Amino acid sequence: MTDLSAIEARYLNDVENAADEAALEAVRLAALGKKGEISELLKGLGKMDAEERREFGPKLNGLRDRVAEALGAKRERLADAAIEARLAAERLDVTLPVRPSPVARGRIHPISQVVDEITAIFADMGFSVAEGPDIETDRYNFTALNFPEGHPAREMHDTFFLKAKEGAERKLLRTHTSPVQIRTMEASSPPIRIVIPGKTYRQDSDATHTPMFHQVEGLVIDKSANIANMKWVLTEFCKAFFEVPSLNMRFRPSFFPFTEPSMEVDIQCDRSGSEVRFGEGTDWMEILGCGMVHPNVLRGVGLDPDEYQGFAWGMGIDRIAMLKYGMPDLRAFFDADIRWVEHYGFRPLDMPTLFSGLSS
Ligand code: 2NL
Repeated sequence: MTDLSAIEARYLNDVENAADEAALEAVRLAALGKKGEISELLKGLGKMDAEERREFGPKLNGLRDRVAEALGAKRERLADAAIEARLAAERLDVTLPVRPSPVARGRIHPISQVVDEITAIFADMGFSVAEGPDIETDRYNFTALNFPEGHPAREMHDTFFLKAKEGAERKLLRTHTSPVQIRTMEASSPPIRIVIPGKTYRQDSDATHTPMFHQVEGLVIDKSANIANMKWVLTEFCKAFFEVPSLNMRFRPSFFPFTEPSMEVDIQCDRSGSEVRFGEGTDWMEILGCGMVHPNVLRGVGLDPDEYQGFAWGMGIDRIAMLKYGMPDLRAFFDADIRWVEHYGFRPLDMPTLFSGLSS
């Protein structure tokens, strides 16, 4: 008969050395599986005579029970160790500070903030926001706005022209947002009250100019829209935007192809301190251009200048954003420097409204 104590020692050793549940299962199969070594020995009992069976029966049963018990005990220890390892791996320090949510970390770019402020002010006066394409045609960007053929603003050094396809009209990047007013006047009928914020492009790049910049224009068309209405709208806008209770404005004669008469507007300010203050002092700062829509522009979109008239204005957003929020360098707007945005940016849920304050 086989040396049972050697078999037992070998299996108990294998059980002890099994590193994981898979290894332990292999030991179980080798010993006690259907074709396992101890199972085979137990099957041999049937072929023994009564005397042999009386001797080996208890020995084999004892062997099977001890190996089975060792397997069970080891399985429990392995399961405990697995749980310990998982607990250690998934340990969570609940005393660590909470990581700020994306809404708390994210910042609104000052340009977006100023656009939101401007549209909130004009929406309160009954204006809608209109938008249009950045890529335009000569007709919408110049001709419909009463720019004569050969006007200097049409020339190569000012406007970005796109490479024209064979036989197709040449396209360009809009140099102002005025094409959107033309499109709106073509697509709807008066009364019209719109503001148009957006990106504009000119071949210009130095300390105070970037080739892409932002403008907001406004347009009112009605039977009786007049210069007094325009002065009121622009004065109310400037007071609301610069958050001052009163403000003197100066309208100087100027020239734009698309308005007649045309004016440039200065606002009262005080530059004696380290920062510019609006609505105080004796200095003036140019802030926007405006005028009564030229009869040629009205005729071009199918409106009869004897029946309808209107006023329009335009201003640069980037510069008034710098003025309002004390940002010294225009180029930083477009550097995508996260530290700059964290410093000058606005919290996404602090939306500008007239009742809660534009820039609280
Ligand atoms: C400025 C001056 C201005 C307009 C823009 C306009 C648009 C149409 C018809 C008439 Cl469709 N006028 N826009 C009018 C006056 C001035 O902008 O200095 N912008 C930065």
